[in-house]
Amino acid sequence: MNQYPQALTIAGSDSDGSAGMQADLLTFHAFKVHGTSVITACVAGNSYGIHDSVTMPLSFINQEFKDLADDYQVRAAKTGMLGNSDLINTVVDNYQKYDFGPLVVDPVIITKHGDMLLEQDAFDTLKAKLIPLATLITPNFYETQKLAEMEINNDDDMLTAANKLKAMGAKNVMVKGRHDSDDQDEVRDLVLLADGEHFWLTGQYFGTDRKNGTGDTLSAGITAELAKGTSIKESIKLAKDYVDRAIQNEILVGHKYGPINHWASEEIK
Ligand code: PXL
Repeated sequence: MNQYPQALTIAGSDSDGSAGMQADLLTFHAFKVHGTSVITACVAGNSYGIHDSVTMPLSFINQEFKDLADDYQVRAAKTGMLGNSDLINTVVDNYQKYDFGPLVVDPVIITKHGDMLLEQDAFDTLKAKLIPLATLITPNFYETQKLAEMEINNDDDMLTAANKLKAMGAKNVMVKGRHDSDDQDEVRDLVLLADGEHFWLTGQYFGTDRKNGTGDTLSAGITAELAKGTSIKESIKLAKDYVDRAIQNEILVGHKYGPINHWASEEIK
């Protein structure tokens, strides 16, 4: 019983299926792990942007965690949109109460297109309570600048910022490089591991408007591999590779900023 790898996403629902929990579950499926979910919030939006959101009652979130813990054997989890301080505190309490394996924290703060997904006063809670629980934190370039409270202008700055996130308590750090300019031809992500080793992952820049859910998919892919027992380093590489393929094999749904292609997964075992 319960031998098949199981992963958990603690995240918000995105109505157009491009990001959030929907992207996470599609990724879990592609990586052949069973996906479970604790829904924290629901967002109404489409490829033009986000137009409304509501958060789930805290008692409901507690029940979701309990129901999973009572029956399933989750081997790795990730967080996505957590919305506000109360939600972060509830997730932290439940994560400490139950054993859901390593935790990947995708510090969802703001979408690529400028919609806020975390209330301003929740940063301190995120930093003080959630980041110290992270086996791996996967902020994008802008989230890194915000969390590390510094501007990043070059590789040395990126490494300094990654070390700051590590000093906040995240065991491993992956900082995603900028990928928002058609002038660039490559994207460089930085990985800083628990033992102090760091390395860069360089990928080709692919100019497209179909990039919604990229960060969610990356952290979900890593979580799925961790649930199978894969090392952090290998999990990061496999997930990054999947995201690159999902961006490069675009599908055309929605009129503006559409999703990446979660079918780009043939090689995953
Ligand atoms: O991609 C960030 C993200 C996370 N979670 C939810 C979202 C989005 C972006 O739209 O809607 C629920």
